[in-house]
Amino acid sequence: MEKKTPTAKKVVKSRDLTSCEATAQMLDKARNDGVELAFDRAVTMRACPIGADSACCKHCAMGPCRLNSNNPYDRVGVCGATIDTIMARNFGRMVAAGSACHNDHGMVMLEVFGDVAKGIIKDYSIKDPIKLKDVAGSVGIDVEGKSVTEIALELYEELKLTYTQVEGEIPFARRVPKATLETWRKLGIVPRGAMREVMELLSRTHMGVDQEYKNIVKQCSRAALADGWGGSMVATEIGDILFGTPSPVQIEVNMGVLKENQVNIIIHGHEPNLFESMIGSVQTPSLIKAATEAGADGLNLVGMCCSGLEMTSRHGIPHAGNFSSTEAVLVTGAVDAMAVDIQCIQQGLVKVAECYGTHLFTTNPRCHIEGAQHLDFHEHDPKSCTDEVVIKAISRFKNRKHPVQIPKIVNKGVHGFSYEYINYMLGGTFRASYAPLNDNIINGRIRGVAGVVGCNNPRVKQDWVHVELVKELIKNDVLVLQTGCSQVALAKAGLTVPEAALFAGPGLKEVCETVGMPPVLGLGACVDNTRILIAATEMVKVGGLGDSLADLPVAGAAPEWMSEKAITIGQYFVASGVFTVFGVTFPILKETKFYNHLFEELEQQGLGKWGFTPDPYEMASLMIAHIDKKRKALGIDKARERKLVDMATRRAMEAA
Ligand code: SF4
Ligand code: MSK
Repeated sequence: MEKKTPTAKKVVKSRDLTSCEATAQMLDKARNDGVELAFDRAVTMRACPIGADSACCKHCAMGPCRLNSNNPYDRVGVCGATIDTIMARNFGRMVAAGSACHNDHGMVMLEVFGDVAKGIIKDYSIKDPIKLKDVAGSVGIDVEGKSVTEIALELYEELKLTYTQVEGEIPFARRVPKATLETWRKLGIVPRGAMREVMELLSRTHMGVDQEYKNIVKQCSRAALADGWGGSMVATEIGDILFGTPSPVQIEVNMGVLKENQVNIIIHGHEPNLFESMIGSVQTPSLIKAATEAGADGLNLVGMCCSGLEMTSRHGIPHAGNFSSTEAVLVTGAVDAMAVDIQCIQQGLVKVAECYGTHLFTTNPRCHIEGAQHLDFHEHDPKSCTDEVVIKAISRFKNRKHPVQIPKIVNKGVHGFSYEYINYMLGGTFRASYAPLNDNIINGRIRGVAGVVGCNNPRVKQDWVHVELVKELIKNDVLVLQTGCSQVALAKAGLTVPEAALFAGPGLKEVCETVGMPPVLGLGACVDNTRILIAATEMVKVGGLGDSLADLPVAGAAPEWMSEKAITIGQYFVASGVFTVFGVTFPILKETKFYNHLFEELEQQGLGKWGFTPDPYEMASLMIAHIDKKRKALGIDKARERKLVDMATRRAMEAA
């Protein structure tokens, strides 16, 4: 597919590679220090054009076969596979990997929850029993008269089916709006259990199995839904039950959160378990004393990427930056230790950490990196790992050999907008509800809702596409929900504060000012995209905006995506009924049957559809046009004046 990636010049100015000033400063410093970061590797490593179009197959030893010609239909692979089969199988393998990754994460979270409920794990506890009851109720567990432990044990057994069930529907299918679920049943894409769906997708994309692209896409949807409404949703809900459901908190973002005179420890990855234990370690009096004795003013715990966002949302822990800044932050020389767990951990960190004398620890048994120090983290004895990280960080502080240069940039923002808090924020404690949101969409003050999520990718200018897209959307009265590295980009751009309402269109501005909320709501990590699914479900339930998720005036985007997980997220949003636009590049050839299927036909089946453009302004136009199309179908395309409800009418409404 035609795409606009930066041209492969040997040296590109740092500010053309990132719009994050702190990262640009560190990229300049790294170049002066002779240290290579991903930004420069992306310039010298030209993306393979055949792979970028998904026009090659290496699924067997008769190949690899390349179907890169002006007419991809003028040839087939050695086995006879067509371009549509090859692209669908490649796409399916990405979905399988992404779904496996999220489900693996969610399954570990569930195991920890089970061991907490059984009393085997003692360092964590159930922090949000109200959410426990809500989640249990949502999957049909009768909570009346039962203790927290009894409910937790029942919920654990029920949610295990998310992964292990071989027949039937996953537990959270009960949460899906009826009309959407009926569409899935008709198409045969309701997930049974994640292990079965991922296994079947891998099997069907093997050489000589499923060779009908539409049939492969069905299994892609099933495996992706087993992530969004399965593994990822379990991870979010269990995270809230164990560690607390987020509510808005003011936090500081950017590299300026590092402190020259403190022991700086960064946690980077996706599982909150490591980070939660680390909070305990940096509050341990003996370790604080050791830091003081080493000459430090204290221990400074900071997050990055998605586990950082979970801690930001739940505890207000400062956040140093998103994916493309994870190497750059080490160039400050101020990071005494970085501990990582799983997902989005670049192997390049090892070399950069080595150059600046930072301790880089892998902590998860399923993510070791050659050259990094490995400290096994076990939830049954978490502090033995996290205390050790602190001890090593203190010793590095004491013996700092590298000059410290911290970009003095700190942005403030409000984050932690869980589905539950949005409910409360809009309706108040007395009548918590999404009805005010629906009302404001119906009356036209809010044009629609957009989920803008996903990664950074050093093949495009860091943060720029995220920020420009979101600015366009809010200017056009579209309320933006965010997760992942995209949320951090907007936080650094200063748009996650209530005052950012100034940049919104008049309708959205009025709503934001009335409620006191920013026009850009940060919901958490990339697994927390499930909060967007639940919020959208509630919009359907409240009424007035159609019967299925596909009826809603909503759209999604991952403007700077890079990971297979992102493709899976895109596919579960599409299968849930959402028009989803990706930037950077898309692994597909235009003018093929497979392209037409993903970008048009899925919508005709009652699902959502894919879109692609690397240009943020075009992306905003596509999303707004889709939102307007849905408004028209709902008959709410003309903004209505606010009708003030008098007391008599209100009483009549309440009596009804
Ligand atoms: Fe080539 Fe077919 Fe083997 Fe793929 S599966 S490498 S298209 S022969
Ligand atoms: S960390 S998946 S780069 S959002 Fe979730 Fe960021 Fe994308 Fe990783």
